[in-house]
Amino acid sequence: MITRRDFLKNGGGLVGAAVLSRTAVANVPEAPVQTSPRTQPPQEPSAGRPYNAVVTLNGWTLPWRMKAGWKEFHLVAEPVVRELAPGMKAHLWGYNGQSPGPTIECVEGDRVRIFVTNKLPEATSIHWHGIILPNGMDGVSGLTQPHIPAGKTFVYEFVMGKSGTFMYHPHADEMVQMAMGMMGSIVVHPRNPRFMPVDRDFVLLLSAFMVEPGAYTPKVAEMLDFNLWAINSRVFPGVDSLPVRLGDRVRVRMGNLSMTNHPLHIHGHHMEVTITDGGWVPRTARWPETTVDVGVGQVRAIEFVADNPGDWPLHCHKSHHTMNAMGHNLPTMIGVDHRGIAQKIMKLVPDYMVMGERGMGDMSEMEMPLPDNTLPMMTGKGPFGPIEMGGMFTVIKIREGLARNDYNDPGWYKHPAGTVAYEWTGAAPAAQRAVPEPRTEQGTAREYRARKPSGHAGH
Ligand SMILES: [Cu+2]
Repeated sequence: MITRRDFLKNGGGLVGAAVLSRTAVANVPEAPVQTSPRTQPPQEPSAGRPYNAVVTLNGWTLPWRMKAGWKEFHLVAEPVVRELAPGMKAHLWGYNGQSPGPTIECVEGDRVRIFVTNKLPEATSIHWHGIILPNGMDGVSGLTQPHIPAGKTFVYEFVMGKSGTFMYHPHADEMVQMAMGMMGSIVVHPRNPRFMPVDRDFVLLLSAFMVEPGAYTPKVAEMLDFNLWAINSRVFPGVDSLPVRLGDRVRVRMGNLSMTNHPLHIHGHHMEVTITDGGWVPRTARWPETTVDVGVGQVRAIEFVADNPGDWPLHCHKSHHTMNAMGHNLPTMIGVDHRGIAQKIMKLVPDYMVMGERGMGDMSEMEMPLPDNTLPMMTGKGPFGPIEMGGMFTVIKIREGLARNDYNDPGWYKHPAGTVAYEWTGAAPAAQRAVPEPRTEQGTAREYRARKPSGHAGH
């Protein structure tokens, strides 16, 4: 006969459902709900092993209870209304009142029991992405467990064997449920709180939605053409900033459950990847970066020392991912002379606006009529004017003298005198061309004209 102790020893710390007494699951813990889109302060552990709590941007950590040595959580999969940014709400599916669901925080070696109640109109399951666990706890409906039918509660029990950053998401009707916003982050803290410590530890989950202008529900069959690129189901200027005290060592954990990769770029600092969803990166294997590609289904945690005060962007470097709802079929109008044409069109279409002949930056200031519940393409006002950004964009605000646990927005950076780019008001010399313009034998400028293919047909 194998005792429970032998099982734990032989299983390398894994606990299977078979050895657990059903009577342990006498009652289901409460399922707290959060509906505010504001960043909630770090939730220090009230029981169990100590750790340095994380801050989920525009999100929160799921409270738990201890029961006979088990950390018990209760996730409720349900339809939610999420404000993506002021001016736009989306009808999503999520957990405990929000998309993404709350962050699950625990400690290496913790035995966790996670109750999952399904309040969706269809079956679901939860896969614990990156966690090493017994096969039957992996959450792949049909393969490792029956689906969780609508209205039912299932229980997952396993040991969080390894510290790091992981994710959770359904493995049932995955395309639909993830396009609707069902996902969340898992942070497993090291058993020793002094292992790789940081002063501020942020959690960001990257996702994308296709919501037609004026609509509320994402288009779930969309494969490529998303129009809202989100950090924790918020888009700039709805994404909170990251307040950081000058000199802090900062970690930003970024998971990607969208359909494409996101090269996340940081200004004013060099950073290193210290954790992937496979675990810690040894110090000797790290190299300095300013942009880290977070691939689909990957987690990258970056760290840097915030030694440069100011307001520093942290954003996806795909320029279309720092835009909000827009038509991607806009013609390029740069250099096109509209004079004369606009007046003629306006006789037929009184609202017609000439757009983009000098670039599109002006569009962030235009008061264009938009359908209800639709965000402008690029917004956000800074101290010097429009920021012309949207989507996966936020600002790390590094300030001297912030209190250790102060996560309030410190406002805009006040630049010391003489440290801001300024206008040159003297005479500007003519540009000197290093290479003379090419000339033909006849001495006239040569110009090639090629007929470019139009449209994407025939690729
Ligand atoms: Cu991106």
